[in-house]
Amino acid sequence: VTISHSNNRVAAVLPTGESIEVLLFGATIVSWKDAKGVEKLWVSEAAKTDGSKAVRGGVPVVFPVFGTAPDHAATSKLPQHGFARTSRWEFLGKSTSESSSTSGGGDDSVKLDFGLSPSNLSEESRKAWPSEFGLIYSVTLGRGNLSTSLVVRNEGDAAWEFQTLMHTYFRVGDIAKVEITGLEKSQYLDKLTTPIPSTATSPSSTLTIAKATDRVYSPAGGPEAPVAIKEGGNEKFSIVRDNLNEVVVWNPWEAGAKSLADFAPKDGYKEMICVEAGAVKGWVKLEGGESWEGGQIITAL
Ligand code: TA6
Repeated sequence: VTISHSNNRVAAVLPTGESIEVLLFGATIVSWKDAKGVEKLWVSEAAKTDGSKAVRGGVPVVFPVFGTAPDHAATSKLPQHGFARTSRWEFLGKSTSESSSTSGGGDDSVKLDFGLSPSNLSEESRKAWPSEFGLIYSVTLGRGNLSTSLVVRNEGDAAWEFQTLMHTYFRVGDIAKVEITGLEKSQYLDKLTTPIPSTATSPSSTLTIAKATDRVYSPAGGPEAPVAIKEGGNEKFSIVRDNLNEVVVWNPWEAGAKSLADFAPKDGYKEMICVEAGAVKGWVKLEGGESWEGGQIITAL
């Protein structure tokens, strides 16, 4: 494994050619390439990577609130999706592993750890959410897979609660050929119907995307049931979750893409789909000193 660490990003390449790049800003994965150098994530050509706003693409980390929560006092002053994706994380180091099966071909996975604590936050974020916390975000690149997991720790005495989500922008060839499977029996909230219904709807078939889509699914099969992104009938990605009970599916479509200044090219909505693993329904409560972990394993097929 080769690791390079500038003061803004960490990159890792496996001996077999797979690679990732992670910005310290937001600990945002901005590139994941397979052994042939094919990019798996979508990043807008107008994405800001200078820290001026959350990266439009890759895998932004949403914490401690998903969306905005005006009626949740403790997080009501936070910006949309919280402060994790717009804070500067620390690179804590890397570890590699070589499974016994490799014929001495060198490392077949590398884990990069990133940390965030109150000392990394802007004054504004601290004021908006003064809780004592610690985050360790691990990004593991394997042969044909990428996993991300977050440890959340309450470093204070008082209990507090949070939501978290990994806002993954998957790259696809043509959204018209995409189906998402594994959600057929799942209830979902459609965030585009106003008012957002309190009751959820149960879809009957695999999900295809032909218009603006913004849905919060609670997959019936539980976190271990894989959600897959197919294109032209072939599985491109499979996502398995750990302790993240919801899956958000989002595509801004044409008007949405036009309305987002940092979304480029404007027809880029045809080449991306967000399938986001998260704990976003209700709140995870941590007593003082308690920790929580959740994550996702994405297999690129
Ligand atoms: O992906 C779900 C979602 O909450 C959508 O409602 C949309 O707002 C998207 O996140 C992007 O949010 P952002 O703050 O990154 O523009």
